[in-house]
Amino acid sequence: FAYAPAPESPAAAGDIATSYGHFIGGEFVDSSGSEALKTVNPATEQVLAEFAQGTDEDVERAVAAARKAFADWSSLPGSERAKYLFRIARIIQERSRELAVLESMDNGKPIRETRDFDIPTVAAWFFYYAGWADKLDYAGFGANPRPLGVAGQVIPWNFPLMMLAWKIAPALATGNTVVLKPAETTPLTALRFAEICRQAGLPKGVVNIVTGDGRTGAALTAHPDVNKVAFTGSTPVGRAIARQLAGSRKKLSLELGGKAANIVFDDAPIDQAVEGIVNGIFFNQGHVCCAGSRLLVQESVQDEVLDALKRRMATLRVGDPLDKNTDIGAINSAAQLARITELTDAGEAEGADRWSPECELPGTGFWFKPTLFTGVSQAHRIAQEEIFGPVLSVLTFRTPEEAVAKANNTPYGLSAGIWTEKGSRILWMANRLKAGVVWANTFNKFDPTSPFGGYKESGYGREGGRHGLEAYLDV
Ligand code: TXE
Repeated sequence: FAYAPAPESPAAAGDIATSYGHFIGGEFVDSSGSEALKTVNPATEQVLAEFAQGTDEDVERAVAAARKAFADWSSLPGSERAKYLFRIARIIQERSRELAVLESMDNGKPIRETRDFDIPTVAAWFFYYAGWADKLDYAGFGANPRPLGVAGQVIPWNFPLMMLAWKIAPALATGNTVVLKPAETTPLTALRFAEICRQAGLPKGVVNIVTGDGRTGAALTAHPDVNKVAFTGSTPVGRAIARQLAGSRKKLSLELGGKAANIVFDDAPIDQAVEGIVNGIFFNQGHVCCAGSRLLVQESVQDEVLDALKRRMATLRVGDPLDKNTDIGAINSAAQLARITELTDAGEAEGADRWSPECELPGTGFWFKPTLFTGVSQAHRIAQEEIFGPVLSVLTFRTPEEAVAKANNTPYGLSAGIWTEKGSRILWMANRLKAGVVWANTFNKFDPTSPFGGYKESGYGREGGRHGLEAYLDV
């Protein structure tokens, strides 16, 4: 019989306040302004909470708190900083169910993913960088590499707590202090993380959270007393930040969009490749910068792969993110749904063939059916632009050379996937793909020991691994 576990209870998310201020200098404080934003559950369109639109003055206070904390924090022995990071990691593990439910409610992603991927990855990042805190002399950057100072960090909504961990863990391990601005549609887990910092006894001001939209983000990245800017988000905003910082002495790392090719050769085990294609584009509703959003399939197996893929897509369950059976949750916002709709309409208008399995979508909330486009040409917008939704564009190739040329033919270069039995071909391809990450016979694998980041318009700098330390050190 089918095992159908009950949906996760929203009550498991813990107490959600009706309104939130910022977290500055170790305290939850009101904004200096009166403007408030709302965060909604994208699966129900219900307002979860109001939160402050951070003002220039709020940013000023947060940066001042981080500056004040910097002297003591940066002069602590690494082994002492490590203790705090280990403590944070363990609290995240202890509170993982609460964080998973809260993240699914604020973001719309399936509980299976927040429970099995997001939150464990968050803990893993803190454990990993805790381990580096007392070993920086051995990181290969020379003896006694120094922290930069105050890091201003701006993150997106697709992996809210995970992006926070990718930014905060290496910054603290290396002795920097932080002001972080979460995305305006997903502030709740960052504010809950502030509670965890208090629970861990983290010294006041080492981590500060200021909420708000892009105006708050711009005030933070422009602040003269910020020494390091780390941004993950869209390429246009990344470009604007790079322009804003030109001529300043701030160190900048950018993790921007992608249009990854998932390349399937005729010798690949088809069932396994189909699982990889599905994971590549439907994981997290396709709200993934490294999503395998272009399938490049070798012509000789095109029919076989597409038939198997359609059969598999027909089994995907779209719906309640808190239902443990759900494969595809809600689109994060009405604005993102509109963006996906605009690009898929363009795909049809430009002549590509659109297909989706039969599937019923809930009446309220933001949803998009898993969608496949065939007959796609390289010049089509759906082959060039990041859709950031559950939409796959299919192209074909005959030779490995053609696969490389097509895979590299976008402005982006974040990731790629290869499916083949031939090890020599994996290496040959990997050396020619312009992508920061190349997965072979798997996709969307993340590990704190591995550096992650882009080529070309996908940005620069690396997060994760030893390389991830460099972004926060004077080397
Ligand atoms: O991104 P923004 P949006 C892509 C994806 C998506 C598109 C738009 O294609 O459809 O971007 O998403 C803050 N100075 N990605 O509009 O605006 C903003 O408040 C400083 C890919 O959500 O880039 C939020 O915290 N900060 C991506 C963060 O930047 C500013 C993940 C990201 O928002 C700012 C997200 C400014 N001038 C979207 N303007 C990825 N690489 O994974 C906005 N922000």
